[in-house]
Amino acid sequence: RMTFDSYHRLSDIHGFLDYLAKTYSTYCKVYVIGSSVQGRPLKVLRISNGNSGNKAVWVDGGMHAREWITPATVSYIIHHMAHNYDSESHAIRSLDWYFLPVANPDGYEYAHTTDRLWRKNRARGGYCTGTDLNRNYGYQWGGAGGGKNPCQETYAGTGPFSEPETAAIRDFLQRTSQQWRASISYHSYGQYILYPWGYDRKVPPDWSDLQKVGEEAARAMRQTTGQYYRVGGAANTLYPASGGSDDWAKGTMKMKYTYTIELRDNGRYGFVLPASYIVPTAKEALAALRVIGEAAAAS
Ligand code: 0X9
Ligand code: ZN
Repeated sequence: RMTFDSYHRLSDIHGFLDYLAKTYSTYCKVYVIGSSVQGRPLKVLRISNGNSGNKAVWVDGGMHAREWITPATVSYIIHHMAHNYDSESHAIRSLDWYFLPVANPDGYEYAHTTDRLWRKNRARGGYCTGTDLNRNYGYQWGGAGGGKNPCQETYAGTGPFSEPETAAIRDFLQRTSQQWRASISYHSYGQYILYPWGYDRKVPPDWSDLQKVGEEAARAMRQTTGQYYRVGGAANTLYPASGGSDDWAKGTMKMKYTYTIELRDNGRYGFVLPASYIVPTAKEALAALRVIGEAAAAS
């Protein structure tokens, strides 16, 4: 069982995925895709009608340890989709959905037990700990915005995919489907819908499709809860930062509708968003996901 009035520990979230796979075994399945530096499992839930050759969508949260709203949001989305699968649209049910609620399990636990504002994973790097997983992906790795020093908050690691968490995601995506159409990585905070590129202030050739669907998603969010999300290229809208999961999803994996969505809020509470915001934030995040899913199904 899962509730959405508090932030849950990793074992609760993983137990919830196992419960759904057991309860809804015709369309929910759990994959352990690898493990973290400290040996915690990376658990993915697939929601699928089971047909072969479906187009696929990847959704992750919890890549940055302190962004607690993101595992909670992905859990809410999974909860909603699993319980209401039969009433989702044909397009949504025609997709294979893969959800990784906690991409950085060691960091997430560390943020609960020791340092609420921890960001990176827990790799031992000599005199400092942690690699920023969202600087560790292999497309344009090592460029602007990625740290060279292990003591930096944005340390990019010793090389592309040097971390077991990012390597496991890469390997799973590469062996699971040839039909990836969309990728949504939830982060916080700031209320943005961002698309590639993050490594440089330029945009891919199909950027106007990404802008259009992004604006449609932002509109759906506004209609759901009244919250405003700004849409644009990641480097232009936020700041240039290379080695992000989104750039790799688009650049290497060719997932057309690739977004990083920065959830609430606008800075009042920042990363320490009270748990009473989980439900409204997750509702708007689900509205955005549906719009992106419909575009992915039509692509
Ligand atoms: O800096 C990041 O990794 C993301 N922002 S956060 O505050 N959640 O850390 C933004 C990533 C946007 N995408 C790329 N720069 N590739
Ligand atoms: Zn983040």
